Amino acid sequence: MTRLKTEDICQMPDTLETYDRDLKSVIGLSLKDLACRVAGLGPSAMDGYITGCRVCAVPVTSGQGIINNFSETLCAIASHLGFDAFISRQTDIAGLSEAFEENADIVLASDDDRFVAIHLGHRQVVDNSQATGRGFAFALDQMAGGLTSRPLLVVGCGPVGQHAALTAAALGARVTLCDLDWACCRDFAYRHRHYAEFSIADSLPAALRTHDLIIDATPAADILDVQSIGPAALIAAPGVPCGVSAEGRKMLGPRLLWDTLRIGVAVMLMEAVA
Ligand code: PYL
Repeated sequence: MTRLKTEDICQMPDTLETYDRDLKSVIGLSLKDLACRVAGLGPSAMDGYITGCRVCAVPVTSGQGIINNFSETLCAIASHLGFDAFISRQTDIAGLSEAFEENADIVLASDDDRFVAIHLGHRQVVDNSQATGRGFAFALDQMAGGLTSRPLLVVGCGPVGQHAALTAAALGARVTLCDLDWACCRDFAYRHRHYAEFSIADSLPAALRTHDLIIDATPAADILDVQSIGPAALIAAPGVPCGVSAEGRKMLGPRLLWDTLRIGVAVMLMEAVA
């Protein structure tokens, strides 16, 4: 998991309204409606679960330590979605205990390896990588007006890419995987052979030329050469840094959905509360 930097997220709390408007113009859904769709409940039904639901972000000091603004951003996203969000005054286990004592329903916490939402009442854990993969597959489904029978390329066969691939297949796409570690793709395709048929690309440039639906689930900058990407291609990129260069992002405009945290957190919360 690539570690976010403060500069990746510090603007997020103050720009969520603008972000939501932009998201709706690109995928036709607000952040809340997208996350509700992934969680399988309608927004109005979800309101019954969200109202009064207390979400506590607990800063974690292990490993490389706290990212300034990370817990604040988690709270801002949760509040934007209608949750009653707060940050624990203490960190780590003391913060977890405080969350419980302050009647939190959901705890959000991340170390350097895992970022989870834990629903203390439902005893449910939702992992950020899985939720992000699901969220971006649904987002691309929205952007494309449906994935049924359409070729879709997932670049990066890590946890985010794997869950994006499973969800895209469930939404009807014909999924091709691409990763520098070919064996990782082969093992994933074999493990899930009864669920769907996953193809494996030998060459990324060739795969980019033959796919109009692309999910970039790699932690690599500038890995997607826009010169290889078709004029109708749509790209969903949960990665940090983005796999498309700044110049490429300008050229793609609304054909690229890049988000490093908001969609994943929104899906985590809706799946935890549903
Ligand atoms: C959750 C993000 C999404 C992409 N990379 C993941 C990351 O940066 N993980 C590390 C998060 C560390 C948070 C730190 C804190 O402030 O509590 N332990």
